[in-house]
Amino acid sequence: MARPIWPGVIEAYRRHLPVTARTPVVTLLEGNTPLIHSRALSRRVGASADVYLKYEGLNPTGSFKDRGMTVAMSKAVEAKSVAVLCASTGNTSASASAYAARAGLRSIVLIPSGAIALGKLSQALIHGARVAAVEANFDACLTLAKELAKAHPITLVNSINPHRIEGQKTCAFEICDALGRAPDFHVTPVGNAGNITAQWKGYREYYQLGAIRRLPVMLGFQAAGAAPLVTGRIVKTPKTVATAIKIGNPASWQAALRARDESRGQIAAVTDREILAAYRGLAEQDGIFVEPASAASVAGLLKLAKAGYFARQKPASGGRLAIVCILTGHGLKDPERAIKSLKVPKPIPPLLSVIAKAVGLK
Ligand code: AN7
Repeated sequence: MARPIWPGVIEAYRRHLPVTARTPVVTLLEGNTPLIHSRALSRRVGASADVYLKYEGLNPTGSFKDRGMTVAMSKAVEAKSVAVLCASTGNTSASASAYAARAGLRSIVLIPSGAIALGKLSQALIHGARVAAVEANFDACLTLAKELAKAHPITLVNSINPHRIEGQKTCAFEICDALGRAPDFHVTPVGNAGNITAQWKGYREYYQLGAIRRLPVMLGFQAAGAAPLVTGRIVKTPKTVATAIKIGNPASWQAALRARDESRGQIAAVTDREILAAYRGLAEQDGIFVEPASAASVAGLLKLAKAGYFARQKPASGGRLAIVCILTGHGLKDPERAIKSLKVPKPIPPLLSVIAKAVGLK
């Protein structure tokens, strides 16, 4: 058997995870995603800041969910479960169905009908999940999924499953391992709030082990039309173009607020307009294609930078500020969104002169 250069997050961080020698490891060699320096964003934040992009869209199913799913699925197999279940705005279902296929488990997913990106739906279907397109929003789907999991012998793999959080904390480990320290600021989109909870747990554990000497400030961003953690109120009918984070009643509500408060950070809102501007900017200036929800972190970064937030901060090490933005999912998940805001070229005849003119060559 070939020995992979990267063994996946369970083998890479085994001693930090709830696995034993008897746990069958279900992996697609997730993790080890690149931490990419952005000159364009560093310039825009100004002064002495380095902005890095943690491109989680490069995980096997195209989102950060794979980090949690490898642990949740391995533990489900260890517990002799034969089926897994989740409610999802798309990425969790894509990841769960892929890992379930690999583990030989049945997967069942509840999705809000008509409200998830096509790429994600195609993933769940091609991996053989039983997909229920429910005429309700994500929050209602999650409530129903919890009920189903109570009534049937199936393992719920939403982020209320603690193994998901355990796996997802490895994102923080990788960032610290790459930088040689924790970043000064960790910027992340927030939907159901499992990820910010997991990332903060990862930093805290590295801190307790002495692997890092300081903790980052956690900055979370929700879409303005789906920002219950900002307003302090459940949003009954969340609205945003960022369908992945169209969530009105986050499962990890309290844990997210703890991450915010313990780190002296904030959870704030960004408008769809700001999200789409960041989405375009990442593609045009950094060469990185993300899905709209992922651009919420960069939209938030730019909003805070504009307000002078980072100019007031002193880098701990006396050097430059290190800011990491999590880019949670790949842009190819939702090509319809990209096309929507752009001009699709009309067919033209195969004539050099016509082509040259069409592409702006003289
Ligand atoms: C690209 O797939 O909730 O705050 O059901 O797909 O941990 O929920 C997805 C969430 C950010 C928010 N970016 O993370 C689901 C789901 C992307 C996402 C989030 C999601 P959490």
